[in-house]
Amino acid sequence: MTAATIPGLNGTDDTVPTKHAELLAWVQEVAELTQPDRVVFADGSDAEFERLSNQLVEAGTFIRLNEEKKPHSFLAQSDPSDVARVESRTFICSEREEDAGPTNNWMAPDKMRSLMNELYRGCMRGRTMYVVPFCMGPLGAEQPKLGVEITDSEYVVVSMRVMTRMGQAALDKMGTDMPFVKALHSVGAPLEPGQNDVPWPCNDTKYITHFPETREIWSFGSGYGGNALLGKKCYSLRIASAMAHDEGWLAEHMLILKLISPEDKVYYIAAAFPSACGKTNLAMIHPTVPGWRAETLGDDIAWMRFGEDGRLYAVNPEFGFFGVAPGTNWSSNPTAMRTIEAGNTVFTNVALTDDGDVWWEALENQPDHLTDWLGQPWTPDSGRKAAHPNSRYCTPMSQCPTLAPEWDDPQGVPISAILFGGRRKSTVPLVNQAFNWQHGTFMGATMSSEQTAAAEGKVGSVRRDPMAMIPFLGYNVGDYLQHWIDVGKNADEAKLPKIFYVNWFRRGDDKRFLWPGFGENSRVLKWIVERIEGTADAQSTPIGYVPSASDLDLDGLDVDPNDVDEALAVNSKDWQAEIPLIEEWLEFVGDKLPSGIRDEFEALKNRLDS
Ligand code: GTP
Ligand code: SPV
Ligand code: MN
Repeated sequence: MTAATIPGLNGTDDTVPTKHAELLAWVQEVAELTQPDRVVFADGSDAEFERLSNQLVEAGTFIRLNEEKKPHSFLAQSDPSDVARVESRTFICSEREEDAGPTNNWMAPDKMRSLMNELYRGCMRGRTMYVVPFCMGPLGAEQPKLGVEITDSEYVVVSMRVMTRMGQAALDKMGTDMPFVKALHSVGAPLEPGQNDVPWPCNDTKYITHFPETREIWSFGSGYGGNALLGKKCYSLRIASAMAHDEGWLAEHMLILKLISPEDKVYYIAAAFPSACGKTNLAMIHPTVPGWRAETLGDDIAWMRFGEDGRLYAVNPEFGFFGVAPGTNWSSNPTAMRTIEAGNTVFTNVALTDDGDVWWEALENQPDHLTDWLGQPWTPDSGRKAAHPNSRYCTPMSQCPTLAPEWDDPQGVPISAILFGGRRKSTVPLVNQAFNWQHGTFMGATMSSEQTAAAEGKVGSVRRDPMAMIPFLGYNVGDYLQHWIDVGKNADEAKLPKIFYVNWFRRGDDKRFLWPGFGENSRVLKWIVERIEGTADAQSTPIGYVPSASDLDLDGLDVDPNDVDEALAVNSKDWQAEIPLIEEWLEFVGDKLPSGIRDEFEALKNRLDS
């Protein structure tokens, strides 16, 4: 097939639903390079979803779940090698290496382009190439953030429909000449004539590449989540962080939560925790403190810019949740369970029950027999996990029972508090308030967390993860930290969100969690609100303002009081031991480390020594 025979690409066929010249030229160029059998523009309609999901069932990629238990929902079990983001294969290809910085993999853009062009050559043979227009954030925004993903994966098309505002409406916004992010994706598994497809095509060679200057994304070899749904981490964090740096706003790995006090006062809170460290759970919290309510605006990504009133406003660019399944259940996260149960959900790498439902570790009603995520028979004593630890549900936000009515408002919501947090067994207290914006930036900059299953790598080893952005920065981390400091310098500090650092994951000597977490985290949120209002007490410690147990509302909490004290403790010996680790990290950041961060580090050391 030649490009000229692709219907409409030469401008003669009105089945091509756009006259956007740059888009058409790009589609033609990619089709010539990748040589698909067909080119289809995705319209985002129900009929298209129906058609593609049926096709995926036939191909063996999707298992249709029991209509009564999970209406209109599907299970995909991936290739066992394609289960998480591949950070070692993720590149920021800025023109200058120093603009990618020490935390990213870098390759010169020309070199990467020629290398990947060879991978892309003929890579869609035997497949359909989908052109998937999408918008990140509300379509009604003054300057909607548009993108087009070209992909040869039906799984990606149906998932993009859940996760983004995808289809004709986004294409219409593009008109004939609106700029858009070009996002090219291939699973890298061409089919020769007569060759049978596999349920989960992918390639051992993987590249997740970003060209920040030209706002392009090139992804090859993986069909999984953050590697393949390019509107998410690739666009809304890596490319958007570079845009935000240029334009004076923030693109962050943060949930957005609306908290309502018993007096009906509303507070919006954004929180950055690394992958699989509790964002979705906090975004959907059911407060246990009487009279407090919570609503959800986003569970993974926040774009924040200053409003005319000088406050920082946050918008969630996404349209669905791509949540961690294991650990989710009716007691830890009933909101997620209700969102999923409403149907229209794509599960990946969870286990299948004998009656066509799904199961994962910690879900109620563990069956005696299952098909595990690898397609093998499983029983409770088989000694293996039934679901992959990074198995996910992909479900529409609109089904969330606690969705805040203002979730689609292009204005966004004014943020009162920013929380940073990681997964630390020791040292880091349950909650700690920064002295000011720059100190809060230092807290974020030196955040640390134990590795989880959300990316390849050794689970459990502690790494520094500034603002939970280390895998998602589209530029130099030093410039990024300076950008955070500048955001504070250019604002009226009184109107800026107050910054806090939380750790739900501290453990006692016997390895149990010291704090019950989940809904009980509302007790910490209540203290945070009272700090904003100036009504709660705290101790001034070397690391920040930390409450005593008596400063928290612990009414009715069924926990050993010693555990709460231990969870809140700031142990100077532990922090002295932390200092060389922070130092090592700041040295790694290198020459571009902002002096403001260095000053905060010196001040911390002085406070610990005195
Ligand atoms: P990504 O989608 O990868 O960005 O993850 P996330 O930050 O949204 O994490 P999520 O809320 O899905 O939580 C990940 C894991 O942490 C799940 O297994 C949860 O059960 C567990 N978790 C979440 N909140 C808490 C908490 O307050 N305490 C404890 N002990 N575990 C928690
Ligand atoms: C994360 O890893 O932070 C996720 C899942 O939210 S993924 O979309 O795969 O990046
Ligand atoms: Mn995430």
